[in-house]
Amino acid sequence: MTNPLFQPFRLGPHTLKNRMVMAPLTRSRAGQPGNVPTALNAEYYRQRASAGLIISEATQVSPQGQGYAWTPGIHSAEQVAGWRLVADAVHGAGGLMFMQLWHVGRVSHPALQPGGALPVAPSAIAPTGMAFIVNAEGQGELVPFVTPRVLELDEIPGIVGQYRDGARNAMAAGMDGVEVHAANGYLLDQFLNSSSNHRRDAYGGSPENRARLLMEVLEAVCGVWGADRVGVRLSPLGTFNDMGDADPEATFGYVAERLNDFGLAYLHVVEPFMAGNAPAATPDPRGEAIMAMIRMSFRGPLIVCGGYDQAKAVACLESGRADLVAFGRLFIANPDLPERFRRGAALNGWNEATFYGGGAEGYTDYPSLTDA
Ligand code: 8OZ
Repeated sequence: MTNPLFQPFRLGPHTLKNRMVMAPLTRSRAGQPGNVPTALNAEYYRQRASAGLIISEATQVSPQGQGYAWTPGIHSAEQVAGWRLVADAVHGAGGLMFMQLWHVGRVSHPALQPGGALPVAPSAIAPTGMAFIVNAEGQGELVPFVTPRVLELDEIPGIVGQYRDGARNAMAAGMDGVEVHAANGYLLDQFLNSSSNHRRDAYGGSPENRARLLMEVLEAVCGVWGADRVGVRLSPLGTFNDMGDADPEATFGYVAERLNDFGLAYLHVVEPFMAGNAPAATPDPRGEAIMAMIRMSFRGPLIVCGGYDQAKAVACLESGRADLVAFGRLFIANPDLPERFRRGAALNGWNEATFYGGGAEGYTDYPSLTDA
């Protein structure tokens, strides 16, 4: 039996050497000051270049788009140069890499905003939960979210422009494509979901209106890259960062259908049974139906992500549930995950304590089989 995980896959102009995607993973290890990728970050990604496709950690398109301490950006010349180190390292090791473009919207805090400003959002509704900031002593600290400032209608083109600039900078850095982050409760997801979007203008109300900003962002980003090098990530039924929608079938059904207009490289969906970075204790019973609906509606490559192991991933591809499977925590702990799967080798376990922040420990020191 041939293992479908190791079949090549055409993704726009690219040929992936296998169907294993390294999921976007926030690691909070960008160089300071300036949130600039470093040689250490380049080494981390280089080690994982045997993935069919690497999707970068979420990367803010502007200072306003930042919501966590020490996450990298793609809005300064230094950051473009830093990401160039990463892209060159990945390409040197035979890998392909898309950059995930990110604006967190309300999932931020004045401590992270230019001039101590309020974070921006579709509506003045604070998420419940805590922001991860850098305090006056330079340490990471959790503080409650604040009520964000409503984006005025005339500010929307500037938001679209931030993504367009990020897309251009990702190209200047030598990436192979970009993924628009419209999942997990960040700005574009805040517009999509009815719980966080109470607007009465053209960007609120109907699914069409709530999806308008995402569509404008995709139009702009596809204008830079060509649609076949642009992916988008969604998290239907997601509850992370206090998300919720009154009628997710209607909202995400509309979005999945509209995405066909672009001819995107792919749609990347966070499995509805995930809650943050781990499977939910009580998964939403509507999850399977919404995944089937998305698979039917969207007529392009589909990536799924969320708690997959090899057996589940193989079953997923064989059943036609998706075309590619992304792995997060397994890729954190196993830089050579494809080779380990191929050999049926033992897997390294992950250490959650070193997921976010710090240096090489728990980042570039997980061994490959060839290190033994
Ligand atoms: C975990 C911690 C910080 C950020 C996401 C970018 O959920 C994230 C993220 C996840 O998409």
